[in-house]
Amino acid sequence: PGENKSVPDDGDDYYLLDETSAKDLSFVPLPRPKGPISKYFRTQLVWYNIIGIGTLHLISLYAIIVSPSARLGTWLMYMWMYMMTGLGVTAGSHRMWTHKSYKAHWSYRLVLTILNTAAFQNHVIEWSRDHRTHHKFSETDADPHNAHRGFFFAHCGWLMCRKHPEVIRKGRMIDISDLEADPFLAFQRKYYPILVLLLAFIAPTILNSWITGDTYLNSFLIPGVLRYVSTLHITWSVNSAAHLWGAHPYDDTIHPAENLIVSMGAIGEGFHNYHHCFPWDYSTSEYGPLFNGTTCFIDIAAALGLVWDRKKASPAVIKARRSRTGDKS
Ligand code: ST9
Ligand code: ZN
Ligand code: ZN
Repeated sequence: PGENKSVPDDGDDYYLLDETSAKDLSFVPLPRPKGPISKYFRTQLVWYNIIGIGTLHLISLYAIIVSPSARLGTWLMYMWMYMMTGLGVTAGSHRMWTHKSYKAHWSYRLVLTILNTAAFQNHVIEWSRDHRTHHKFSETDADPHNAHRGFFFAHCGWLMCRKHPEVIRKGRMIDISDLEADPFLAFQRKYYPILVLLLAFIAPTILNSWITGDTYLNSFLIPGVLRYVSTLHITWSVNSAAHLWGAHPYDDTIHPAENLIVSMGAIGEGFHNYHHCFPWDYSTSEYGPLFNGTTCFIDIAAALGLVWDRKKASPAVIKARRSRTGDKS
């Protein structure tokens, strides 16, 4: 019970819990209404998030101003932290936990939990529940970052206001029992604020200063805050830019698009038209590791025996989908 019964050859990989009883694990069909936000809904701003996100950006601006004084090693640490925390999101909360596109050894899951915590993008259970809700109810009122509400809302505005009631109502029908049963994720959720403080900010500050000999201030500002804000923007761009701009070779009836620029920054996560068609594909794109840093990382882990059961859409299924719904690009 609670497990997906099958992997469809394309389309969705989640099933809704019966609306009348979350305990009743029978599955119901998946209505997918499209359309703009209901005219009866009023946006309610959440000021502490607006101030928090605003302050982070002011500190980042200050980091850019003082950045010429930073050592080369500090920039290398910035890049290392960007990649590692990015993989905690792409290989971790996205491909492994949300989409269950591959299976992994507990040691790999532990490392990815640590990297994911250092990424500070909400704990995995919340991140994945929102992301499953996004896939299931894409671009409707029930989509947490519905791109019909404009670039800014899809990018980061959704984190600055209360969720549409439909997000919560329909989101509660999404099965997350697999995530709640994971002991690493339960631990991460329980101690999230303190773990984030330690792993996202204190650890990079101390480590960088120790390794490179740079000041604590530069170490906090560049591999800490600036790296955090950079990874946030590139992640947010998947919801904004990659839902607005790019080709639709797999499905021209949906907005998610193939956006190469986003893909480059997001370690292979910008092939978003493909991803919305085949969300269970571990490569989140038609292509293999050459064009996709996260796929490369997962493949290396598989070669080491830490990862197995990678799901991939077959060329025949992709071709059929392209000719059925693609834009012929
Ligand atoms: C951040 C996350 O930035 C970014 C995620 C982006 C995802 C992109 C994915 C793209 C693909 C992957 C690409 C990766 C690329 C990476 C590249 C890296 C180099 N279903 O939430 P509340 C319930 S985080 C079911 O408070 P409000 C909830 O359980 C940044 N239920 O809603 C609760 O119930 P209860 C740091 C749901 O009050 C109740 O509703 N974080 C769902 O409207 C209230 O929940 C932040 O900045 C659901 N989907 O507040 C802000 N949703 O009471 C963090 C909610 O029973 N968030 N519920 O427990 C918040 O402060 C708030 O959520 C809020 C909304 C203010 C936004
Ligand atoms: Zn999307
Ligand atoms: Zn996804």
